[in-house]
Order: sequence, then structure tokens, then C-alpha cells
Amino acid sequence: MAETKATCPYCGVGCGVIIQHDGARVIEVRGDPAHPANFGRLCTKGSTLHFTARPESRLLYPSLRKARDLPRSRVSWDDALDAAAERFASVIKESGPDAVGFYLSGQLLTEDYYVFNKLVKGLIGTNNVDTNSRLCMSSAVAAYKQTLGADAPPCAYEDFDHTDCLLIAGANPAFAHPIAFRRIEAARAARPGMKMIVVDPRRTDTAASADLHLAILPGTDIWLFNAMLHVLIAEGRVNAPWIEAHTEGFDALREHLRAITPEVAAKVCGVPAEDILTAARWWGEAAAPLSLWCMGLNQSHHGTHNGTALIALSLALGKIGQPGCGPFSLTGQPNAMGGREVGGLSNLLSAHRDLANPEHRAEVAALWGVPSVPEKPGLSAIEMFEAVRAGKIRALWIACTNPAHSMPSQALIREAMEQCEFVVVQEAWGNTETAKYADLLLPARTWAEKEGTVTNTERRITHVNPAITAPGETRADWVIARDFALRLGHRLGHASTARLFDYPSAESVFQEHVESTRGRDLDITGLSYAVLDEHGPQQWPFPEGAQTGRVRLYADGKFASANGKARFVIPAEALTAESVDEAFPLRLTTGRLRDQWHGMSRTGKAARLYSHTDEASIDLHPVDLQRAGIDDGELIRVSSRRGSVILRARSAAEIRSGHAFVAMHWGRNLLSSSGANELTLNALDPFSKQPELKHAAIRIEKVELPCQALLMRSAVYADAANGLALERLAALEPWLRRFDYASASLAGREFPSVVLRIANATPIPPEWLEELDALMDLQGGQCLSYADTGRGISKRALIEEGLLTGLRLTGETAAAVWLKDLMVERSATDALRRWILAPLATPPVSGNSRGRIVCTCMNVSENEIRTAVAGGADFAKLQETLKCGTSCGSCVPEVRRLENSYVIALVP
Ligand SMILES: Nc1nc2c(c(=O)[nH]1)N[C@H]1C(S)=C(S)[C@@H](COP(=O)(O)OP(=O)(O)OC[C@H]3O[C@@H](n4cnc5c(=O)[nH]c(N)nc54)[C@H](O)[C@@H]3O)O[C@H]1N2
Ligand SMILES: Nc1nc2c(c(=O)[nH]1)N[C@H]1C(S)=C(S)[C@@H](COP(=O)(O)OP(=O)(O)OC[C@H]3O[C@@H](n4cnc5c(=O)[nH]c(N)nc54)[C@H](O)[C@@H]3O)O[C@H]1N2
Ligand code: SF4
Ligand SMILES: [Mo]
Repeated sequence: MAETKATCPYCGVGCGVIIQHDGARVIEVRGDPAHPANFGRLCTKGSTLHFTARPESRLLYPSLRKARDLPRSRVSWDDALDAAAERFASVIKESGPDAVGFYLSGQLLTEDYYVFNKLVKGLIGTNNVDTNSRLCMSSAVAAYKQTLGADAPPCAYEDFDHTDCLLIAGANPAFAHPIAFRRIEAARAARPGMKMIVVDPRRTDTAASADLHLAILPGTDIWLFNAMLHVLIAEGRVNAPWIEAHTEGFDALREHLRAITPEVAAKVCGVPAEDILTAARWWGEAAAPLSLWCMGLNQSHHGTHNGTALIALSLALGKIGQPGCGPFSLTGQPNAMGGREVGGLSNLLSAHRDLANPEHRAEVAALWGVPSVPEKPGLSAIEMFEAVRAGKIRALWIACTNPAHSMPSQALIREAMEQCEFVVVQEAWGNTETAKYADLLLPARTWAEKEGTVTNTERRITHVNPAITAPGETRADWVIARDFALRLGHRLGHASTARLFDYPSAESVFQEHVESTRGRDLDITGLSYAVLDEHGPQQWPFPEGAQTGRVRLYADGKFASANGKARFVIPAEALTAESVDEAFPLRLTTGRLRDQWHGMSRTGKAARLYSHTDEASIDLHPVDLQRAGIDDGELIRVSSRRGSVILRARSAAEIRSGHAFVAMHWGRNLLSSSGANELTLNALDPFSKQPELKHAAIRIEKVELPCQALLMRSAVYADAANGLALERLAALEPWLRRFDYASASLAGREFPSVVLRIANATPIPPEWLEELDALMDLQGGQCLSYADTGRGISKRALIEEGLLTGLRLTGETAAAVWLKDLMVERSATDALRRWILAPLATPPVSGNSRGRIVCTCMNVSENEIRTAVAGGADFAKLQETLKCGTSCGSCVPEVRRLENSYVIALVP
């Protein structure tokens, strides 16, 4: 077995991993003890990467639709890229370069981005290249630029160890940046005086572990930060000499804040004025105050000002660039930072240069050896899809992102994709929602198969290595971009294309990127693959001659603006773009679950990652459910002005009354609807163009879906179990939208089961059930079966080797919970056999349902933890007896929360 170093391809913490493999298959992963992001730790998602690196549903060869109404068929790479070049060239010749668009991803490697960016801006001559970072980091980018002069997060993870007051706003790192949160937990344990404040409308596991949780009303962060600054000024805690020497705009902001007292803000934010005062004092008194933020601030129609208002709290104290201090934006995707470095947004240029600046444009043109780069800003993500819908963009190239799931207002996105003349999708897996719209589908290499670099949240660059031979005809993303560029340049008559795209290796691309940073704030001219391999991952800047990268920025009070000063910005105190009213009285927010990643194309393949949450749901306060006459677990209709979906209602004490939460992960691959983004809206921040994915007004209604069914299937033998479950899961996808509600998932661990839940207003046609039985191998005489046609009930159970391995319940699903446990736990069926098809809600013999699994590594359920807590166990005892929270630690915040069961105050 060989070992190869890479990084985890999920979140922006950027943990180092060691891939254990045999050259063809990934066998195991473990944390890289030498990597400075994680020192060997991995969370639930990172530690299960080997379960997701599987062949099922992988794209292996290019396929092309020869005409609109024909299915795609397999083609060679030459034919695929020629067809693409032909179509793009003809659109460019007929309608100009702005009639094509490229929509990329913060999950590409820096080298991939670099080549795409040069292709679009340098060769085609349009700035219509944007990424999903527009949905993610672009407000933080704009906020850093407006205040500090450049898009450079000034802090580092080691600041967690030095801060006295950590203010986490609009982020849930316990779920979304788990290894960073492990470091925060360790810092708090080492320094018990350290304060942690969390600003989040929901009582997340992050919030539940804070010293102070400000459960503000959605969209009111600016009011809170302004009131905190008001207090700092009123109590004389601001650093006037430092402000005078290193900033501008403070006096105007002070004037602006005069009326924003904690009492005023308290009314708007819906939290007590005393709590705002406490937060301000803790922050003001701290020798080293540090803020962290993520999507709760960025995904807002005033996301930029959310950021600038938070950054102002650090600037007012002059607490930036020193250990434990500063405004630290968390990067979502693994290489969103790399994308920002190469200028991978439609308004940016390479190495933090600005499109609007003629000198910068000339520099980039000279570097690339092209006459000019276009001046006109390109379209941002949402604008691009609007232009596609309007027919202004005629050919669209999508790489490494799944907009038919992740963009707001899905109805609009579907319309755009359906009517676009030519859609290219460059993907690793073939079963994404977006892949269905591809006229040309190109198979990309992915994690464990490709080489390049990534930059994490703390500006640290890691060299990522390929471990295994890439499957089928897959190619690296930058190679696809290069080979397309060569063909397109030829057709557009650019004589120099071969020289511009003369990249023999990923390293040659990196070298050119390095050169583009010379003299810039992110100068990395001291770095190469060799340096990274020899000395390990490095933070930027790392100029030629440097021995190490810079841990923190702006220690000297010199900022990246033209006059070297930081700026205070007067924020617009807006609220949410859409307010609630009689028709849509509830406030929806959306976000992440602990164990799933975005559209689940990868995490959705590891059965154990469903054990924490196995079905999409809408979380509502118990009081709101009661008022609407809805039971916990009932299916309900959820509607906004954009669309309507059916979801399972979940009673959730962590949410305020009047509010709701839907996780962003479930889409049409696993659910009968597009989930959260059917409901969201595309209100944009004026500076960052980031859409307000976090807030929408909704209503809920009861629905009558009396015809319910449950199908489950697992395998007897381990070797085939995983592959079979994944194949069956993929086969169910086309079925999901036949029903009013349907949801597919996996369950179990070494022997995954596939699970399909169905609910319909009208009886499910018997011939459909037969087809589903056939899909699940549940036909034939070896099944136990029961039918009562008059009452619409039919049931089937398959018992193999004394284990329940197949189940279909139709019309009467009361026993679903314990039968699911029976299958997943692989318990012997001997004593239960005669009860399996009986209408029993609880198991006839001893044993409670295990319920959801809290500790994924050690397989410990919520019920087991609750029982132990009721018996007097504290956290240490739980760890000792049940072993929960003793491996990756991702469940520690939740186990602690279960230990101190809480009740959130009701706010009507
Ligand atoms: N498990 C997991 N981890 C991930 C990802 C994943 O898909 N799964 N994705 C990665 C990516 S790309 C990103 S961008 C990050 C996102 O990381 P986070 O931003 O931490 O995660 P979210 O759950 O999107 O949102 C954070 C919180 O914002 C809160 N919020 C909503 N509205 C407001 C508001 O008006 N004000 C405030 N203060 N808070 C509000 C929500 O209640 C939510 O708890 O996660 C990364 N890590
Ligand atoms: N409602 C709501 N919507 C949201 C958000 C939210 O909080 N709420 N968050 C937004 C944010 S912050 C983000 S970042 C986006 C994320 O949204 P997306 O970018 O759509 O998320 P992913 O599912 O990660 O898409 C990445 C795709 O790339 C594929 N892939 C994996 N590796 C490779 C590779 O090496 N090459 C190529 N070519 N493809 C590969 C994967 O299979 C996957 O389909 O979602 C946004 N949408
Ligand atoms: S925290 Fe988890 S998801 Fe994020 S990089 Fe580390 S292992 Fe991967
Ligand atoms: Mo993101």
C-alpha cells in the first residue's frame, strides 16, 4: 500500500490528508500529522473520503448531444473538444465574445482556475467568467477591499490560541468548519478566561457552546455591530491615536452611529440591550479580540456592509495584525481563496488586480502576451444565468459546480438552462442535477486523481498530489481548459494561442501564476512545488528570498489601499430583502448540516454520513407547529413567492418562533423537489453581487398525502453491499418526481441499505410498485408478503441468512422505524419473523429504536446518549462508557448540548 499527501476536498479549513491506496483504489484516509491546518485531525466528512471515492456514477468518457431532442452519446475527446470549439467560435463570431459565459467553482485547483481565466479574459476577450464563490465569499472580498484595501484575510488559525474574545457572527463552525472548531475548543480549554460570543438567529451547536449567544433577528447584524461600536465610543474604548494614524472615515461613522444605542438596536435585533452591552464590553476589554464570519453575513443583500461593520470593530480598537486579533472571514470551499488569487471573478484580475484599473489591465495583458484584456466587467453568477435566460449568453460552460441545485430561484435557473443553445458541463460525477442539462458532458478527474495547489482560509498554500490512476478517459480540469483553448484560438484566428497555452504540466501553470504575483500584496515568488514539498504548506505572502510566509498581515498599520490607510465605511442599515407579511409569515433561513457537502454528489455516497440526518426537513419551533396543527414528522407544503416544495416538518427547539430552517443539501437527486433553492430569492448585494441565500419569506400548510410507502434494501455480503446500494440509489432517482413526495437515502455502515420514502395524495399504481420491487430485487417467492387490497395495504419482506435485507411497506408504514433499525443493525430476525408484516409501531420484543446517530465514528445514537445522561453520566463518563466524541470530535458540541439539555426562550 502506498501513501500520498493531499488535502481534504471539502471545506476551507484545508486539512492535510494522507491517502492510502494501491495505485488504483483509495483504501483509507487519515489526517496528515505534519499539516499545519489540522495536525492529523479530520472531521466526519474528511475521515470518510475513501467511501466516496467510488466508481458508481463516475463520468468516464465525454458525451455529446448531436441535436436538442436527442440523448447524448459517447464521443472521443477530439470530437468533444472540436464540437465545443466550433459552437463557441460560431457564437463569438456571430454575437461577440460577451455572448459566451463560464461558470466555475471554488473547488477547482488554482492551476485549473488560472487556465480558465486566461482562456476567457485573455483569449476570448470577455470577462464573463464567474464562480460559485459569488454565492459564497464575494461579500467578504468586497468588505476586505473596501476597508483594508485588498482581499487578504489578515489572521491565522493560531490566533485562536491567543484571543481573549472570539466573536463568531453568521457562522456555524461546529458543523461547517469542524477542525477549526476543534482548535477553538482546545484554545478555550487552555485559557478558561477566553470569551466566546456567537451571533446567529438559530441556537446552533456553535451558539449553544458560547458564553453569550445573541439570537438576533435575521438580517439585523449591522445594527448589532453598530450598537457595539456606539458603546465602544461612548465608553472611551476606541484607540484614537491609532485611528488617526492608520485610518480614514472614522468621524463620519461616529456621527452616523450617534443614535444607534444598544436600546435602539435591541428593538431591531430582537435581543436584550444588556446583551449587546455585554458583547461590546467583552470585545472592548479584550487584549486580543478576534472575529470570525461566514455565510450568515455574506449571503445577504447587504453582505458587504455586514462585513465592513464587523471589520470596523477591529479597526476602532486598532486590533489587527497582532496575535489573537482581527477580522477573520472563513472560506467555505477548499480553494475559494485560490480563485480569488488568480482573479477568478468577473470583476477581478490576476493577483488581486482590478479590472477597473487601466494599469492593472496592461500588466495582465503583458504577462499573458495578449494585446489587451477587456475593460467591461463581466456578469456575476446570477446576472449570467439571467442573461442566459434572456438569450444574451448563447453558450455556457459550467465546471465543478452544480447550479441546478445551488443557485437561488431554481425555477429561473431551470428556464435558463433549458433554453440555452449550448451547455457544456465539466463534472466528475454524471448524476448531478446540472449534468442533465448538458449538451456536452466532459469527464473530469477529481480528488485523489489530480495535481495542483489550494489555498485555505488562513492563506496557506498546499501542493496536492494525485494518488491513483484516474479512471476511464477522465482529464484534469486545467488540461480540458487548455485543450479547448488551443482549438478555439485556432478557430478565432489567434496566431499566438499555442504559445499562450503552452503548459506541459500543472507545475508550469503554477510557475506562471507565481510570476503574476510579483510585487503584489500576495507575492509568492518564493514558492514552487519543490519548496512546498520540502518545507510543507506555506502562507502568503512569500516573496523571493523569504524563509517563511507571513502569519498575519498589516502588523505595521500599513494597509493595501492607495494611501496605506484602512477605511471605515458607513453601512446601510438594511434588513432582509423580503419581509414577512400575512401571505408569507415565516422567515426561512438555509445552511449546512454537519455530515453533508452541498449537493451531496460525494458525501451522499457514504451511508454513514446519513446517520446524523437521513432526510430533508424543515425545522420549525414547536409552538409554530402546534399553531398550524402540524405534528412533528408530518409532511407539509412550504411555499415562497418563487415556488413550493413538500418537506418533513421537524420540531426544533433551536429555532425561534416565527422562523424556519432548511438545509441546502437535498435536491432533485434525492428528493421529489429542488428543496431549499426552490424557495430562495436572488436579491443581490450592490457591491458584491452576492445573492441573499439566507433569507426568504415562506408559509407552511398541511397536505393530505395518505398513501405512503417505504422501500428498503440491503445486501447479505459486505463485498457487494456498497456497490449495490449505490447502484440502486442511482436507479431510484428518475422515480422521485413521480410522487407528491419522495426521498431517497442510504442507511447503515459496512452494509449500506438504500431507503425510499414515498407519500402520495392518490393511491400508488400497483404496476409502479411492481417496477420498484423489480428495481430492488424484491419480487418472487422468497419474500414474505401480505396484502389487503381493500385497504390499499401491501407488504413484502425479504429475509436472507436470518437477516432482514429487503422491505416494502405500502399503505401501512407504522413499523418503519423499528424495521429500519432491524435491517440497519443486522439483528437476527428469528424471534421477530412473525411480527415483521404486522401493523406494530414498536418492536414486539425488547429493545428501543436507536434513533439518529450522533457520533458517526463510534456509532453512538442520540437515544443512547440521552439514556446515559438520564442515568447521571457527565461528558467524561459518556466518553468513557459510550466512546462518543473520542475519535474525530465532530459530535463533541452536540454531545455536550445533550448533556446540558436546554430550552431556548420563546420570542413571539
Ligand atoms: N458540513 C459542511 N461544511 C461545509 C459546507 C457544507 O456543505 N457542509 N460547505 C462549505 C462552504 S462552501 C461554506 S460557504 C461554509 C458555510 O459555513 P457557515 O456560514 O458557517 O454555514 P451556514 O450553515 O451556511 O450558515 C451559518 C449560519 O448563518 C446563520 N444565519 C442565517 N441568517 C443569519 C443572519 O442574518 N445573521 C447571522 N449572524 N447569522 C445568520 C444560520 O442560522 C447558520 O447557522 O461551509 C463550508 N463547510
Ligand atoms: N439555499 C442555499 N443555497 C446555497 C448556499 C446556502 O447556504 N443556501 N450556499 C452557497 C454556497 S456558499 C456555495 S459554495 C454553493 C455550492 O454549490 P455547488 O458548487 O453547486 O456545490 P457542489 O455540490 O459542491 O458542486 C461541486 C460539483 O463539482 C463536482 N466535482 C467534484 N470534484 C470535481 C473536480 O475535480 N472537477 C470537476 N469538474 N467537478 C468536480 C461535484 O461532483 C459537484 O457536483 O452553494 C450555494 N447555494
Ligand atoms: S474540517 Fe473536515 S471538511 Fe473541512 S477540510 Fe478538515 S476534514 Fe475536510
Ligand atoms: Mo460556499
